[in-house]
Amino acid sequence: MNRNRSEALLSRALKVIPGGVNSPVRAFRAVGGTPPFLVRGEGSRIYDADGNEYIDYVCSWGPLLLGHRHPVIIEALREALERGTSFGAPTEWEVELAEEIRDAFPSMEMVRLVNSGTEATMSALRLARGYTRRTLVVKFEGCYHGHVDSLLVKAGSGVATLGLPDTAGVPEEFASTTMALPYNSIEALEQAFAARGNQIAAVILEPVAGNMGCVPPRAGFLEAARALTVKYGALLIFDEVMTGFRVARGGAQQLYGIRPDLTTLGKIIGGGLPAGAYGGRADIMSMVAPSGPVYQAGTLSGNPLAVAAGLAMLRYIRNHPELYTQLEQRSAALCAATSQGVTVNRVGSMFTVFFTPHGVTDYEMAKRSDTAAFREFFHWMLDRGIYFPPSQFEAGFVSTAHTEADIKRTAEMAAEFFEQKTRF
Ligand code: KE4
Repeated sequence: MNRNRSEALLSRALKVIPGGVNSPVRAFRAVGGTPPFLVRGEGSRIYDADGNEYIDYVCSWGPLLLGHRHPVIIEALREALERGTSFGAPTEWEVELAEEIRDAFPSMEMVRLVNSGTEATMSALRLARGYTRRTLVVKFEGCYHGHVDSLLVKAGSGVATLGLPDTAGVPEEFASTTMALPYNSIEALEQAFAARGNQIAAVILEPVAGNMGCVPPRAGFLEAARALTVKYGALLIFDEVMTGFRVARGGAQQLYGIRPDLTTLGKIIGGGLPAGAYGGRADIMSMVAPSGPVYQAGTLSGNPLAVAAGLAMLRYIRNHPELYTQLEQRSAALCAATSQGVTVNRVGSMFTVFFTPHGVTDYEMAKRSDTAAFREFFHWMLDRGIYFPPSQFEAGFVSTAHTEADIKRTAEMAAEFFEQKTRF
């Protein structure tokens, strides 16, 4: 495929933007090569600066449940533009969006809108610490909750030891307020609570992990997190930025029947525009400024354009519950194409093809994948007009815009790769 324009654009971008991108994964460092610079999206398709067309399984990393430029989203934005772009004042539409979120997520008795998933998780952590007056937070390795300083940590030497910075720029003091445990390990969670239970403000987790690649919760894991946080007076935070309205209208908490104390959302609730939200029990949320002592603010929180797109998205989802059946059927058909050397994890319309014959139930097992093989697979598909997430440790997404023909072609191309590369 000719990518001359993208190569020239990357050279230009590198002079003015770190890595030439505004979010690291877009630079294709994990897979090599030049990232296509996109110019347009339509339905399940994206188009790059060299005129190449791709079937898109990144979907802007999850927000585009209905594909690119769905008419209801575009129409809502056109109407919103007639009214203005930003006010910095309350509007009825923000109330409607908060009510729409609460209708889908009954555990979110009250909701605060913010501008990203990171803002949502950062605020939820501060609120949990303010409410419990405790400091420690438990997270799980392989889970990503945005670039919140105290969550960019890796596990210490032992299970109940405090975290260590996983990036430059985070002081050890910040990292030491977090424990990073193996995902899906009930035992590790029990040990952490046994050792420090009365210091733990919250457990935050992806109820279906997407940031080590897709890893579902093992039986009993979410239930154990719920029971232990109740037992020790800590809060349970479901980070549903990726799973919210993705794996079900009510997210993973609906799918698995767990009621967390707080939930964070992002991606889909903005309909493709910047938006995030956190919410939960009214007694906890009432502590958020200005009704309570936990401060949090945002110039563009509840922005009318993002809210208009988000409202259109969530109303469409509410009025078309059958879309989840379509997503399940199309995603199952897509992931049926596999091989003995490959593990495919999927929950609904989020999935990952791991190049390992072993199951993948946590980050250590995900890291056993053959990333060189993934890289080869990624470029094989990209050169055939199929755009998968450019990292073994990301989830791919199917939208309602993906047709049966899209799915058939993608599955055929993957099967051809597996046949040709007999070592898988
Ligand atoms: P944002 O700040 O990127 O809106 O959300 C952070 C976040 C929080 N929680 C979960 C479960 C998430 O998946 C994310 C962001 N996901 C990544 C994809 N791995 C966004 C892509 C990127 O960083 O460019």
